[in-house]
Amino acid sequence: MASPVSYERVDGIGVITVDNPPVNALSHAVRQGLHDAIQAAQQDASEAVLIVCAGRTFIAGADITEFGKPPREPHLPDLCNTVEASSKPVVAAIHGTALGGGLEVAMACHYRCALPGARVGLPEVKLGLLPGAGGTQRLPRLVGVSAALDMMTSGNPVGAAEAANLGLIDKVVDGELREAALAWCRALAADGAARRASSELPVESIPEGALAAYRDTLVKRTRGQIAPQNIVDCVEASLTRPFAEGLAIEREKFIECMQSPQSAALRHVFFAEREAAKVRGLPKDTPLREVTRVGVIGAGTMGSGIAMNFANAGMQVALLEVDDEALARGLGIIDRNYEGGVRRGKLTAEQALECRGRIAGTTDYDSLADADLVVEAVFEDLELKQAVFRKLDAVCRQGAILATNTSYQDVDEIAAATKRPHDVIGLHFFSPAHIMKLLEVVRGEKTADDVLATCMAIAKGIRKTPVMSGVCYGFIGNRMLGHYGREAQLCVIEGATPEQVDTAMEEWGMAMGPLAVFDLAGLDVGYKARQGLTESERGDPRAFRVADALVEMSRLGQKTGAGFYRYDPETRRRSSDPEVQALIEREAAALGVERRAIDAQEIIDRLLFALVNEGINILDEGIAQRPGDIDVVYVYGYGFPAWRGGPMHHADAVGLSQVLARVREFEQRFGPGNWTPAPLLERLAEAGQSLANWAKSQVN
Ligand code: T1G
Ligand code: NAD
Repeated sequence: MASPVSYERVDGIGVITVDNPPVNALSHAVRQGLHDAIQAAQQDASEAVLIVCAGRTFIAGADITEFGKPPREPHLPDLCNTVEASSKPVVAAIHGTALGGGLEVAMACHYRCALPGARVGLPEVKLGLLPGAGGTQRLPRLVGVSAALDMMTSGNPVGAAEAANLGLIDKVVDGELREAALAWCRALAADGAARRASSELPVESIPEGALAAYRDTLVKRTRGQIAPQNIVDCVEASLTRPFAEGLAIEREKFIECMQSPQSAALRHVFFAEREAAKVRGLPKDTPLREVTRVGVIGAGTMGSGIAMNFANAGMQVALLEVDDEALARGLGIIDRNYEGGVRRGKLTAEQALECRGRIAGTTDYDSLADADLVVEAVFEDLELKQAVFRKLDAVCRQGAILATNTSYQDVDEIAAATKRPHDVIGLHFFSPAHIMKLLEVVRGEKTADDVLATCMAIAKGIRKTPVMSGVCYGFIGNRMLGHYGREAQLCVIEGATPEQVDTAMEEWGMAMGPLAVFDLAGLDVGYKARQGLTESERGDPRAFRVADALVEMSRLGQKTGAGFYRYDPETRRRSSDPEVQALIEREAAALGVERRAIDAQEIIDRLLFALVNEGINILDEGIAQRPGDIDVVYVYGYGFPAWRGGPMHHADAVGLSQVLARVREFEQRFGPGNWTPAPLLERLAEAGQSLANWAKSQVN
C-alpha cells in the first residue's frame, strides 16, 4: 500500500506532503512516512524542509482509532524530537486545523506559517487526555505559561492571527499555501536562517502561587476530571525541570489519562457524536432539498433562538407571530441575545448586525409562501399546532419542509393535519435554542427520506449535533427525563431535601441537579403538560404533587424568583427555602408517605438507573438507532457529564448485571409500576452482553 506521505525536492527545498483523508490523522503509516522523509532530507542536498498537507486540513491529531491498540514505532514524541533535531530548518505550512499531535509536530518544526483561516489547538483534554508528544513542554516555551494553560485546559483552538500574536505562528500567508510556504523556505535558506528548537527556549517564570490559584479555578470549571489537573502538573514540570525530564513526566501523566475511564468515555462521545449523524438504511447519496429561506412560527422562548440559528448560518428568516405586540417581544429577545453574544465576545457587533438583518418579523402567513423550510414553535397544544400546519399546507410552496419543535406531541398527528405528511418532520431544539448543541430530528411514519437527510445535514450547517428519534411521547430525551424526574421528586417526598438530591447529582457530575433544572425550565411547563393528561396518564401523584403545589403557590421557578429554591434577584444564586420543606412534609403526610433518610448513592442509582432502564426500552422499540445516540442526547441536551460517556455508556461501565440487580431491588422496594426491568436489559444481562456489543450485533 502506498505511503500517505510523499517526499520530493522542489528548487532545493525538501517537500513532505501528508495525504491521509479525511483529516490527515497521525496514523502509524503517517508517522512512519514522516520519519522516513525527515531522514531522507538529512541525507540529500535540500537546504530546508517543508511539511504541508493535502486535503481540507493540516494534521488534526493522533489517530484516535488507534488508541487502545498496541502502540507501534515510531511513537509520536520520538517523531517530534526527530523533526526538531533535523540539521536543516523545518517549516510547517498550516491550513484548516492543526490540532493535538498535529500542532505538536508543527511546534517541533523550527518555523510555522499558516493561512488566515487556519485554526490551531490542543483539544486533547476534550478526549480526557493531554498533549502527549511534547506539547505540554513546547507550548509554554513558545507562548508563555498562562496562554499555554488556557489553550490546553480549555482545548479550544485559536485563529491564525491570535496564534501569531502569541508567537505560535511566525507568519500568516495569503494565496496558495504551498507556493507561499516554498517561497518563505527559500528566503529562510537564503538568509541562512538557523534551526530554532522550541525545546531549547526558556520558560518565562510566573508569580509565586499562580499555579496553585490556577488549579483552584480549574477545579470549579472541570469538576471531577483528572486530565486538566494533569496538564497543570506537566506545565509545572516545564517550569522546574529540563525538557527531557518534563517529557518523561508528560508521558507518565498521559498514560494515566489514556488508561482512565474518563478518557474512554470522552472518546466514546467523540465517535458517538459522529455516528449519530448517520441514519441507518438512508443511502449516503440521498438527494438533499435546497434550504436558503426559512420561516419560524412563534417568537417565544424557542422561536426566537431557532430563528437566530438559521440567520447565523446565512439564511433569510421570516419570523411570524400572532400580532405585532408578540412579534416585538420576540424580536426584543433576539436583540438582547445578540447584544449578550457581542458582550461575551462570541461575535462582533458587525456580525450581529448582519445576522439580525436576515431576520424579518411578520404576522402574515403569505410571507412564508416561498420558504424552503418552516419550523413551528407555538404553544405546546396539539390542536393549535394542527391548525398552524393546516395553514402552512395552504400557503407554503410544494416541496417546502414543514417542521415542528414540539416537546411531546405526536408528530404523525400533526402531519395528518396536512395533505403532505411526507414533508413533515420534528425538529426538537433545546433551550436556549441559539446555544444548546443538540437537535432531535424526529422521523414521522411518512417523513420522506430526502426530508430526513436534508434536516440531518442542515443541523451541521446551523452548528447543531443531530440525533434521529422515532415518534413517541417525549421522543428520546424528554421520555427518559420523565423517569429521571419522577425519581427525583419521589426522593424529595420520601425524605431527601431538594438540595440533597441536586447536590448528589452535581457531585456525581451532572451540570445541574434535577430540581434546579425544573426551576430553570419553569415548573409551569410540566404542570400544563400534566393538565392535558388523564388521572391514570399522570401516574403516581407522589411524583408531582409537590411541583403542582408550588405552581399553585405561583412559585414557577427562576422566572418568578422561587420554585423548589429561592433565587437571589441579582446573582440568581439558589438557596433552600424552609417554606418548601414545610410544604413537602405537608404533602407527604397528605399522601401517607412515611419519610426516611435517603443517602446520596440511593439518589444517584434511582435517578440514573431509571434513565438507563427507559433508555433501553427506547432502544428495544427502535426509537433510537444506537446506545451512542442516547448518550449524545444526554451529553448535549441535558448536561450529562461527557466524561461519564452518557447514560448507556455508564450502564456498560457499571455492568448490565449490576444495573439489573439494582433495578430489581428497586422493583421489590417500590413496586413494578415504576421499576419493571426493561426486557432487553434482562436479555443482555443474562447473556453477559453489553449495550456496545449489542449495538454492533444490530448492524452486522
Ligand atoms: N483520528 C481519527 N479519526 C478522526 C480524527 C482523529 N484525530 N479526527 C477526525 N476523525 C474522523 C471522524 O471520526 C470522521 O469520521 C471524519 O474524520 C471527519 O471528522 C499525542 C493524543 C478535525 C475539526 O481531538 O475535532 O493528538 O465519521 O466529522 O466536522 O497529543 O474532526 O466520517 O467516519 O469531525 O470537519 C487530538 C479531533 C487527538 C481533533 C474536523 N485531535 N477531530 O471536523 O469532520 S489526540 C482532536 C476534530 C492527540 C497527541 C494526542 C474534527 C476536525 P467519519 P468530522 P469536521
Ligand atoms: P412560549 O410560550 O415562550 O412561545 C410560544 C409563542 O408562540 C408565543 O410567543 C405565542 O405568541 C406564539 N403563538 C401562539 N400561537 C400562535 C399562532 N397561532 N401563530 C403564531 N404564533 C403563535 O413557548 P416556548 O417555550 O417557546 O415553546 C414553544 C414550543 O417549543 C412548544 O411546543 C414547546 O413544547 C417547545 N419546546 C419548548 C422548550 C422550552 O424549554 N421552553 C424546549 C423545547 C421545545
